[in-house]
Parts: sequence; C-alpha cells; structure tokens
Amino acid sequence: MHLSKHLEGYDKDIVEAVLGIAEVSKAISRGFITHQGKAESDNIYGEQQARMDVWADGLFIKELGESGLVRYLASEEQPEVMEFESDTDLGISIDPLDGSSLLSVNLTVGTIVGIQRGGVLKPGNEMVGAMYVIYGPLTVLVYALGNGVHEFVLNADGDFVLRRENLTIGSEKRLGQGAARNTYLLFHEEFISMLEADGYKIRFSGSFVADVHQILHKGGVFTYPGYRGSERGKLRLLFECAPMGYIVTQAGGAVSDGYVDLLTIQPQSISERAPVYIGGKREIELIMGLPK
Ligand code: AFP
Repeated sequence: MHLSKHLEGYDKDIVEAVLGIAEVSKAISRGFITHQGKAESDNIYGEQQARMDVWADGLFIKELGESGLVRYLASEEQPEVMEFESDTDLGISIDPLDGSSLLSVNLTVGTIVGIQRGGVLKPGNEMVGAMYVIYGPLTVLVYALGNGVHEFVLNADGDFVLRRENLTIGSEKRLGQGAARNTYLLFHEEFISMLEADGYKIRFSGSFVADVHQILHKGGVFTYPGYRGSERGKLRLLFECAPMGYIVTQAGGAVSDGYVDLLTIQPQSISERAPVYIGGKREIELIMGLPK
C-alpha cells in the first residue's frame, strides 16, 4: 500500500504536510552523491554544517514553508521559528539531517519531524504527530499520527510502500549510551551498571535517529544523559527527543529525561536541550525510579 493511501482519514493539511516531507526525503536520498563535503557555515550550536545539512534545510523551508503547507517551521539549522502565509495552523519542528557528522564515514543519517498545531514551542504530548526518515541501505519512513506507528520503504519506482504496520517496541536487551563514562552522573552510572549486569549489549552509532530506530525494532534503551559539564545533556528537546519520544511511546515504549515523562516538558526555547532515555517501559521506569 502506498503512503498516500495509508494516510486517508487524517486531516487534509496534515496529510499534505506528511506527503510534502516524504517528497523532500526522496530528493535527499538522491542528493547524497552530489552534496558531499562540508559547508562554510556553523549552525546555531556552533557546529560546522555539512553541505547536505544546508541543502536539506533549504529544501524543507521551500517545500513546507514557502509553499504554504505549514504556518510555523522551526529547523535545527535556523535560529528562529519561521512563520509563513498558510491556510493551516500547522507547526513543524524539524532536524533536516540528524547525525550528519557521520556522512563523511557513510553511516546512516535521518530526518526527524514533530507536528504541532498553533505553534511549535509546546510539550511533546501536545503533538498531533511525528515522523522520521532514515537514509540507510534503504530509505525508510516511519510515521505516527495518534493511530499506531507505521513503516514505509522507498521502492525502485520512487514510491513509499508499506513495510510494517502497527509497530510495537521489541523486547531484546540493547543499550545505546552517549556521553563519556568519566562524566556520568552517579544515578546514570548506576543505571548503566544495572543494565550491563543484566546482559544488555551495546549499540551506538552516533546517529540518534538510527540508534532509536534500532531500539524501536529490537528493544532496549537509548540514552544521551545529562553529564558533568552539561547536566541537561546534548540532544535537542524539540528537534530530536520529543518527536522520537512521541513515536516510541505510541509503539508501547516510553521516554524520559531521567526525572519526568519527557513529553510533559514545556520547552522554553527552540534550542533547549534535554537528557534523554528512550525505549522500553521497563528501562524507563528503572531510570525514573533511581534516587537522584
Ligand atoms: P550531528 O547531527 O552533528 O552528527 O549530531 C548528532 C547528534 O545530535 C545525535 O544524532 C547523536 O546521538 C549525538 O549527536 C552524538 O553526539 P556525540 O558524537 O557528541 O556523542
């Protein structure tokens, strides 16, 4: 079944936005060969951008914003929320190319999208949907719009076709852990020790979207914790943690900053960071229950 058919029944403006994002992702999947290398610029976090970052960001701004598919657009590559003329009140937060520092070694990267109404600076549990695309051996699109988590694959004809419907999080013991061990906070160190003692196997590529995709299918937990030097972690609440957390939660998992359900956190700015624990309910309950 094609993506457009599968989206029947959702609000028209949301369907158009999801299909618009899917179209851009097809262009991105073709563009890796022609847009290799580094850009001259840094993003708002002072990180050097890849040419792909800048190009992909421009494509999304054009396709979603300038064409009027959404009213508000916050991009990880832009300093402010952009507002466009549009008939809808849809707001999109987007990480155009998560994991782009891995492009130089040809590892999997992806696009992460959160969908809101009436603005973007809202807690994750007010999202109307979220989706991501990973560009790996295959280009795969996963979406959740409040009615299950569904996966599509880009086929040889250039269409996204259904691969798996109603995904539920796996039950294997896998552990993705970011940050350096010598900076771990005590409760986090205890959490990792408990999982290791329980036989969890390490899985961490450095591309959040790909790492969470693996945990979603196989099971376990991904964490990029708060650490000494950055107690609120590294990953961005609005662009990375909340959309992926929404999807994993819809698949029967959970997400936390170690203290509360991450989807209840009200972002104060679009560039806010959050520690993140994302995966099976059992693992998320474990970290939330540890004394801090
Ligand atoms: P890039 O998009 O700059 O590659 O950052 C990716 C990321 O935000 C996330 O996808 C990774 O989990 C995390 O950074 C890895 O960061 P470190 O390499 O600093 O551990």
